[in-house]
Amino acid sequence: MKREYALDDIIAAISTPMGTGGIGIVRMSGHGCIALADELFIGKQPLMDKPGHTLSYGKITDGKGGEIIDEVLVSVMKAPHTYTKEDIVEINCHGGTLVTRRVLEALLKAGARLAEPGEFTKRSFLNGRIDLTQAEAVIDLIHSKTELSRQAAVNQLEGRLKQAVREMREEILDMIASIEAVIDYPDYDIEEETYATMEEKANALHSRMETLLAGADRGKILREGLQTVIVGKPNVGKSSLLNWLLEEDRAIVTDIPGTTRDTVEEYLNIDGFPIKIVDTAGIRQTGDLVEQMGVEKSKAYAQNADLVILMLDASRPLEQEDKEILSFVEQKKTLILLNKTDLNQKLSLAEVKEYTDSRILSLSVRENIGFDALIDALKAMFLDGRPATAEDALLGNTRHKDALFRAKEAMAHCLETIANRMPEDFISMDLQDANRALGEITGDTSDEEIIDRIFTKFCLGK
Ligand SMILES: Nc1nc2c(ncn2[C@@H]2O[C@H](COP(=O)(O)OP(=O)(O)OP(=O)(O)O)[C@@H](O)[C@H]2O)c(=O)[nH]1
Ligand SMILES: [Mg+2]
Repeated sequence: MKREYALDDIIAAISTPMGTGGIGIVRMSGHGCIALADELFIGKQPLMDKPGHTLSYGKITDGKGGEIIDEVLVSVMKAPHTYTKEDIVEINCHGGTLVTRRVLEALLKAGARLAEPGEFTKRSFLNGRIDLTQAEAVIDLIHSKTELSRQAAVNQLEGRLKQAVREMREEILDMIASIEAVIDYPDYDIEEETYATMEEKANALHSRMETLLAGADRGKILREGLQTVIVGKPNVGKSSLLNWLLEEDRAIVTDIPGTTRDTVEEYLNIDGFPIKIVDTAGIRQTGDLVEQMGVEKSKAYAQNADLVILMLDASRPLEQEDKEILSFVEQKKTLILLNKTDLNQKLSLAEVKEYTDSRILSLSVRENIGFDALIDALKAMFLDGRPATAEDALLGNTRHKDALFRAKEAMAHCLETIANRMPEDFISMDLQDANRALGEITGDTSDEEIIDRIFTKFCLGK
């Protein structure tokens, strides 16, 4: 892989969030950054003379002999046992936008370069301390919203995905090597026995990839939350349900059908299960252009949901619109709610059952009846009630999933090639495709553009 990144300069950035706080940290990485800090630092002892991983008290100026900016504590970390594998200096100053900015400016004036978002982590990757999956885990960890997604990110940061991918790649490379050995002796025909062992190995790899991919959807749910979309015809109480779950008046509720025009998205945390809940415009035929657009959006959201909550109004008989929505979500994992049971019942549970195999709950949002049963049902539907496992967390990222999918396709093709007893170099080509796709996950075979795109998702100073 070609790497043309500059790694020989000193990068600097403010690593703490902008705004007022107790402490602000300005961070530098790169060969020579300790000497650079010494130019601005006034303390008992030059930082250069300090051992690695120590903290020094002193003052920071805006240049040699210049004005004192702040009283600081400076951490000096010496290569290679640092975040970037390079020398790192972190200046802990008093929090506040102005102080950290002035310290950063002083460092830039003294010769450091402003770091790009994620550049510290990128250096860690380029210097071989972590692979791409671990770099991505750093972003996930920063953005994790629940305990479950945090655990998933930590597993990835520990290198579990990297390990799994490396194991598969090694097996593939072994297979390629043994094939190449046969190719080198052209007088030898590949033997039936060789085909059989190849087939066995390829099969094992293929099914391992399949298992990992099956866990991918679960991993995504762990990281991003279960995408739950509330649909139904107008006025059944969808927005009321959203407010009920959030315990706040988030969406507008009126008795006028067609109140919600656009989707409303919120994030719920039910006993540690992350759930992203979306309230949508009631689905019906309408001449109103804006409402029609909302209806289209509702349908699109329902199509992409992990879980659809279909709401029906128990105080009205089942109408054509309800039936259409029921058939529209037939293929989706669905929970059906029969709302407004406090009113005169025109629609029974038994009647709804005729149209669906999905689970049905009766409730009244207005009278606050059925809340606990609903929460229990949501929890049971999260990962189908099965506890999250380390395997699930391995593959939560779309980029990883896509690459693994291509690796699996290549393995499937390889199995076909073997079954047809094709010449060995064809088998080798399939294996190389699989190997390349797997290497993209860890960053061993990715091109620069993809790597850059990953790091731009980072915040400044990380
Ligand atoms: N009696 C009764 N009324 C309810 C219940 N839940 C909601 N409502 C009422 O039903 C009406 C419609 O509620 P919304 O939550 O706005 O309904 P919606 O499905 O979001 O409607 P659209 O946004 O138009 O699609 C409001 O007047 C609510 O107060 C319930 O359990 N019982
Ligand atoms: Mg609504």
